[in-house]
Amino acid sequence: PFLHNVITQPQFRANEYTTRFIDETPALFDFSERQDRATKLLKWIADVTVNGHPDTKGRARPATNALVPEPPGFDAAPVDGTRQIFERLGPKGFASWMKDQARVLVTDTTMRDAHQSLLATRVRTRDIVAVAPSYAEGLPQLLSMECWGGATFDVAMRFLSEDPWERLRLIREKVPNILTQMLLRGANGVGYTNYPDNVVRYFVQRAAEAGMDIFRIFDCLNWVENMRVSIDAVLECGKLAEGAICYTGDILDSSRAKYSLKYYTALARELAEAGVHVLGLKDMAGVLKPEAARVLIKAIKDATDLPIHFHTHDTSGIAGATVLAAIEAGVDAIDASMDAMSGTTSQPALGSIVEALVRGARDTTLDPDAIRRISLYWQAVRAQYAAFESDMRAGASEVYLHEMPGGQFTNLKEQARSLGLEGRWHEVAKAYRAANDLFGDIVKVTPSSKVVGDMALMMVSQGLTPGDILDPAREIAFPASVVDMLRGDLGQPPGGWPKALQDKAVKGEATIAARPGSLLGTADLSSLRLEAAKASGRAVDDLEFAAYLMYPKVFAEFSAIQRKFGPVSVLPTLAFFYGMKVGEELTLEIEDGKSLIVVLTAIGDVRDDGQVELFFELNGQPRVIAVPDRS
Ligand code: BTN
Ligand code: 3PY
Ligand code: ZN
Repeated sequence: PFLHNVITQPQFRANEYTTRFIDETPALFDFSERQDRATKLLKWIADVTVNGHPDTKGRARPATNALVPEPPGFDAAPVDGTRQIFERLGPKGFASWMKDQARVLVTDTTMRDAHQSLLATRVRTRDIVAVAPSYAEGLPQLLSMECWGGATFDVAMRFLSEDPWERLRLIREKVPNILTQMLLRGANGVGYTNYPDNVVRYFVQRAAEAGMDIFRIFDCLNWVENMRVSIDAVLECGKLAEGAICYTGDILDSSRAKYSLKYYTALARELAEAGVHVLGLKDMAGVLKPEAARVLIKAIKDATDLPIHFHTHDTSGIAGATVLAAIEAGVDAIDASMDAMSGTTSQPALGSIVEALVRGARDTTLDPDAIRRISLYWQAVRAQYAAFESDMRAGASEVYLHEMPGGQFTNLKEQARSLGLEGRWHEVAKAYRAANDLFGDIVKVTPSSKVVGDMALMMVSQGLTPGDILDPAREIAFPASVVDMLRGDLGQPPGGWPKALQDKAVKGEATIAARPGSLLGTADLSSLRLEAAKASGRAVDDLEFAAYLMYPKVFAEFSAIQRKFGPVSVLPTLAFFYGMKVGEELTLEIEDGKSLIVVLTAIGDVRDDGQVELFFELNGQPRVIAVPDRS
């Protein structure tokens, strides 16, 4: 093993060593740990090669002639950007700076919302981090990169077997000049349920320390009471608090009076009073129409002094028009995603918005050529995730009927398919609207959108109409999520929960109207920390503990996978999901400057004990790995 440590050592390979090389390079002697990691990674590769990955099995495969993703280089060191401006001015000063810009500021959402909404959140850290330096060099005029939070935290551990904190750390390291941005679900953190206040604070503090700059905070019912703890935590950390208004309904439709212009301007004032630095206008379903955007943005600008940051989805196909209308109405910042990762349930195309504004009064100053080159990278990456593409091929006005968030749409379609309802999608869409109306017309965004989806699927699969649901003579087995929400566990919608439905669902159990966090008490962090260590079989650091607090079970399972298979985030995406072909060679950088060279030389037959032997070369040495054949 010593010889192989030597021949793969980068300085040695580059001929940059002296006679003191062996004394000065203690890593040459640390074989056992590295061998151990190598064996674990080979185990993963062997297992996936033989059995496939559960997430991609039976799904569309990447084209065999797909391009290899190459992050573009710009021959330029990163110049100062918003990060330096923020460091100089602080959060309040930065908010004023935003308002003073003639140009419209742009957030790139590719690393979070775009793949959450197009590829089931499955884009891996490796593919994200590889292009991070290209952003720093080529697009230093960006306001921010939305790269973390929302569903990514859960999915990273649960489905990608990787550490969400590592992703944030690496992005931060590679992008020193552009603000990072995350989506935080208020009292729900990056989860689906309300957490104790001190857990929310603990999570925000860790994220701030790990390099997060802008926290876009929302509540799934637009209940500001439920956002205060997270807003205050961000303020205390000296980071940028963006309080988001979730847009639902249609301010120009007087029959949706609950979500009127007055409702939104009052909400904007409430958030301003809560101390946020920036107002987010979060159109998670993409139902804000251009004319409504003009009216709404002017009204919010009159109601508060805060800069406004507009976020939408292109599910309808006309989000670009709404973004341009918002810009005309004076919005300060907008969200878009790289062209190859834009459209339909994702954000509108960043490059096209930039081009539309070139030479105008609000020119973004972003470089269209840099965008095109970065987008080509994403195009090649996207091809590797073919298994996670949805069947949505075009914009659809149906979104104005159901108002599903972009991040949920394809998920719910998938859930419907698994229940055998794929041929009845439009019925699901109508039931989703009916469920919304039964709940009193609510904001639908994680996690309330999940509850509406559960209800809709139940209605379609059991053939229930709203009349059936409300019929006092009819027994309904409500999904657990519906009972919890109607009990008050997610908080209160404007006007409270509809009483008759609430009574029917909770069946005599007590309901709450108070802020759920106020009833959860203070979590005992030191005893939970011991629990976390027990669950994962080793001591956990602060970041791992924060992950455990959000997702105890997912974290424990992720730890077990890590223990068994090592740092699988270093595997190239095709190897991670599909394993290797005989004759293929991979170079795996297991840490800075330490590489493993892996060749799969042969695959044996299934033995009597059901195991298959895979023959590898690891740094030139033969290795045999046996895995059970479950294929
Ligand atoms: C999941 O269960 O969906 C995620 C866990 C990851 C499963 C992988 S596939 C290769 C390896 N072999 C296993 O038995 N589990 C992991
Ligand atoms: C999330 O909460 O993950 C969302 O994307 C909401 O829009
Ligand atoms: Zn979104």
